[in-house]
Amino acid sequence: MFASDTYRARRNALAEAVGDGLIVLFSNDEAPMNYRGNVYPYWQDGSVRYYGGPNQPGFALVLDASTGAATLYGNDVSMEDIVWTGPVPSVADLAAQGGIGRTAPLAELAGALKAAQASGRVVHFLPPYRPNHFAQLAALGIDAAEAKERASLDLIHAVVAQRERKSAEEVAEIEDALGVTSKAFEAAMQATRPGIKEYEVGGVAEGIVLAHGRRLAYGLICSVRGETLHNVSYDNTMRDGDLLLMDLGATSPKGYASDLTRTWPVSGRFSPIQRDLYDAVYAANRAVVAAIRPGVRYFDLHLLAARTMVERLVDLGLMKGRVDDAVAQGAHALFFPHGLGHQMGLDVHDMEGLGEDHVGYDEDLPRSTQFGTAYLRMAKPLVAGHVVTVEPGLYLIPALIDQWQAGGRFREFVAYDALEPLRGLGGIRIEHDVLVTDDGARVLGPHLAETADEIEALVGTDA
Ligand SMILES: [Mn+2]
Repeated sequence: MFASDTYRARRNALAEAVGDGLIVLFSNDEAPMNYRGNVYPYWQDGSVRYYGGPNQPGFALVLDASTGAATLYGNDVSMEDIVWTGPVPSVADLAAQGGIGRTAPLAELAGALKAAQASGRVVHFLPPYRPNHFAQLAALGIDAAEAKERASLDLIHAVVAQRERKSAEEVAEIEDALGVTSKAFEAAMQATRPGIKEYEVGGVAEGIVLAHGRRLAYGLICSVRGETLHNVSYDNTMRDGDLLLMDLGATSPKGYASDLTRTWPVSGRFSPIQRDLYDAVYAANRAVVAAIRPGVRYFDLHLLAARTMVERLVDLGLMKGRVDDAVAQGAHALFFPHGLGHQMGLDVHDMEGLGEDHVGYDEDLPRSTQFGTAYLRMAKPLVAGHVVTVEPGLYLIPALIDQWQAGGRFREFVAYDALEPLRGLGGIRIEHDVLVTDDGARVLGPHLAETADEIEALVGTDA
């Protein structure tokens, strides 16, 4: 954990922003895989960690917004627990690590919250997403069906405003995670060769993460079918001529995420058209990074990425017509059907559990309903301290091409005939994690091969 003063300062700022009432943050309980004693690897809620709660199940952190006083509710372990899981710090020790002044048994939580409600105080809580959150809210008389809608908007907005501005020590954590992530990518590129399975490369990458005592921040994507955006199978045999797309993030010691994507040729050499398309994606990535600074709307960066790629696609004869018109009408989404990126921090899609629109949008900019741009998770103006991903991509999705072509969709912008020979090309994405600074941007982490030449130099060699 960080120094306890860090958490005390964060809680004081939160209490001040919310103003009155009680704020309750529920920890995540263990999540059973198939029965109670066989659990998924433990993952604590990001806000609980951010405000100084322990990285363990079975706690609730209550903050009195009027006084700033914090109480950690939890139970000390029994001898039986110690026999099976070993000694763990006491609740008092865990509270002290987070600078939390008071502890109480978990059994007293519902009573304390109900007493506050009875005396007319508001109990602020974040949107629940785990079964134990719903159960704890049910004890306050809040039905599961309405629990999400009854989450406190004041609390959500205050948490987002705080967590989205990363401190120097948080940025250092993200860069630490990126260091391990880069090593995983380099090992994966070097392990790639025709004739082996995707999981052989994915396993090398994941092994590097584990061998550094870290975990994946989200499910690995490692596929020659990169056009399936969240492809989580790794069974394909990689062939000469395939492009392998890998999207992997690791955690830092204090739980911060990284999120990188690279795409490389299985053979070690891009074909001419693969290189042209790779360069188009890379140009979009560079244009966006160069344009990042406080005050710029991320929405406009998304459109900049789209325009940059469409310009190249027009040059390559795969699209036609006026670039601005094609992007305004959404024709680029045939190739780029997702958003440019998202905020990143303790959660890889930072705070997505609080509601994407609360994190990525403001009242001046409603979410687009246009196919493709509707998936944009971040749109609002950037401020110094934001950490965002920049991850433009180009994909050949045969089913989508067929549907649009059959419907005559955007015939004025898409050269459908020219796409025929490219149907099996897959997907290309290049992703960086970027800090918004006072006057621009800083790409975080060590340099990892990113130009087509750098990628070719690394793949399948012992560099
Ligand atoms: Mn990402």
